[in-house]
Amino acid sequence: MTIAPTPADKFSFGLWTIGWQGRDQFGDAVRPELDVIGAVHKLAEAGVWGVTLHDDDLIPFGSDAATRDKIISDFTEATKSAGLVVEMVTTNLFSPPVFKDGGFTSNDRSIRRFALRKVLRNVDLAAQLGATVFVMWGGREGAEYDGSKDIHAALNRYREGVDLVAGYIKEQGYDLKIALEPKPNEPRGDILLPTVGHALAFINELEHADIVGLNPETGHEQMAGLNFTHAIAQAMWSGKLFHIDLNGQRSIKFDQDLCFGHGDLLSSFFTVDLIENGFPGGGPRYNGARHFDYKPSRTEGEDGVWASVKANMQTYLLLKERALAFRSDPEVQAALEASGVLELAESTLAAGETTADLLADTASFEDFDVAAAGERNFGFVHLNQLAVEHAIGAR
Ligand code: ASC
Ligand code: MN
Ligand code: MN
Ligand code: MN
Repeated sequence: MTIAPTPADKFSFGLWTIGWQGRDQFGDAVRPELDVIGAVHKLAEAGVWGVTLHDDDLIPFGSDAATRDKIISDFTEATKSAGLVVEMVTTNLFSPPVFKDGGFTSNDRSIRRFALRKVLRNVDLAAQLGATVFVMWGGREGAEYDGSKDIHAALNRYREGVDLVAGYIKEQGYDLKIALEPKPNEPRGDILLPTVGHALAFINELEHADIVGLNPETGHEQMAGLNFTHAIAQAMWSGKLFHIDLNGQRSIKFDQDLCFGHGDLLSSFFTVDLIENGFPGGGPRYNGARHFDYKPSRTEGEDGVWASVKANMQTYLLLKERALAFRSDPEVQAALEASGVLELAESTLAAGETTADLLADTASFEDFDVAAAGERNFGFVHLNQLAVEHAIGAR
């Protein structure tokens, strides 16, 4: 079964994903450099809605002003004629040697100032290209050795940098929000803001927290042994899910960046269910891009690259169809009811009820039948089996 993606699905891809040449720790490039203009048209033909980029994916680091202008104008023309939206822009503060100890949190102050200038220039570019999300992945903001980084000072510098950029966005009146992307490690031994939870706590310390949220990546949470669907759920609960990086990862190991669904398939099913159907008991919804940040495996040639583009979208759409079937199945609805899943949306105290009222309610404690309540069968196994059967198309 195949479902053709359309721009209404809001799928987007980073230039660095299809453009990854397969260079890794142990091996050389296996594919030629990406023809960006050709790729833009191929993405549009595949039903993709948007494209994203790091500044240096498009404009080689160190290009002179005339070269830069020409590349930007050719790219703008290509995306317009292909009908692709540039929905997100991000900054490469990790490849050039100057960023070996980070950008915003490098121990070297002159490098921090250079990093800020690179990001501010890229904010202008993002606005010019019409992007509405500005991602910050601090891949080099971290350390290998605990004695080499003053974490208190580093978090101060990180906050200084993010607030400066957010303040600039506001001053310029750009329609742009910042989305921080957590990752626990790689390329640094340990990276600052390692998980969604750390990043949420960091955002609470910002002056311009209102325009700063998150861009969680499936595999990055899973590299920390965490539940990605729960991570985006908490970001949504906090009103901070500004963007998403979908991909696949198989357990706690190096960042695999597999196609979406090629890691933990059942977890992917529940990710799609949450994005497409929302919380069972209601709550904030995510309406942003369905962005894939993956790497076409190094074993693949050009055909494999485009097969992987299709695979990401196909798996997403199939899971969306499966998740809709799951939610509308009367047996599932009965199972959700029996499991108390919907009951959780009811507040624990009644409207207007006080702590004193609770203390006076003997039914809640003195007369509560603890033994009987302890015997409740929640039926979660049955509910999960229904999910599995829907996910694999057995229902
Ligand atoms: C990003 C982002 C990542 C990294 C990585 C670069 O902007 O979201 O996960 O850069 O893809 O290879
Ligand atoms: Mn990754
Ligand atoms: Mn990412
Ligand atoms: Mn990545």
